Amino acid sequence: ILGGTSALPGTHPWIAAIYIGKSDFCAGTLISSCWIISAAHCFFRNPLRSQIRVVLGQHHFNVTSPNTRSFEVEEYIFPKKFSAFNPTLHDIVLIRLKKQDGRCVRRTPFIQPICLPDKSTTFPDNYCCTISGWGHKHETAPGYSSLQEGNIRLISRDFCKRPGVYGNHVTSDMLCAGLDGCVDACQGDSGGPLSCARDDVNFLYGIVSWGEGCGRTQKPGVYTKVVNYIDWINAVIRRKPKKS
Ligand code: 4AZ
Repeated sequence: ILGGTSALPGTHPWIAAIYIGKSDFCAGTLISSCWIISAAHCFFRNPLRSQIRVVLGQHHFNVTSPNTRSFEVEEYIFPKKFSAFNPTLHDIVLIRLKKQDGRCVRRTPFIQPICLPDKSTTFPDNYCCTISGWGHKHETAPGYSSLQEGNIRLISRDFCKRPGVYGNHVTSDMLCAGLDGCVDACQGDSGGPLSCARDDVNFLYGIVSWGEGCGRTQKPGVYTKVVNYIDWINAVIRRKPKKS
């Protein structure tokens, strides 16, 4: 996160750190006891499930603490329309955690799911929402640290589709946020939450997906529009397990 501040431990209890293979990293969001949502483009090379580790309750990047829990992955599922040839379209993936002693996540003050919006939920242009993550703090500065958070405003589709902004690269399945370029998601924040609150309830409204650089003027962050995928999400997570 560029332009953010260190979060107080426990203020984003749904954020997941996802370690993929030797050196890839993405974030994700806990939506129920066994399911995490992340960005499909983090998984488009089809990493082996055994090479993926999901850590919840984490504050410092790559640091375990009494509050962290680590999970293996049972499966990950792309929407039918996702294609590795165009990984920023339909950039959403569902990850099912492996159970440990008959359950996945045990809720703690540091590990809690976020609410999914329903299909008709909309937050208006200019609404102030929150991003969080362990990604880069500048476009050219690698290095992760404590979880960062920042507030950004939703941007109108008309603005985001202007030729000098992103033109037709922005589809109706995407949201743009972060007009002023002061706070933005950056490399390593992919897959993490854009959360918007109403009446003190946080909803997963977007998934960090892409953008040209980080914090550039007229180049906001682009997020997967979660409300467009609610039927698919519910169909997958309510699916009865196959008999084996
Ligand atoms: C990335 O490389 C990335 N400024 C994520 C978000 C943004 C840019 C890059 C948005 O994962």
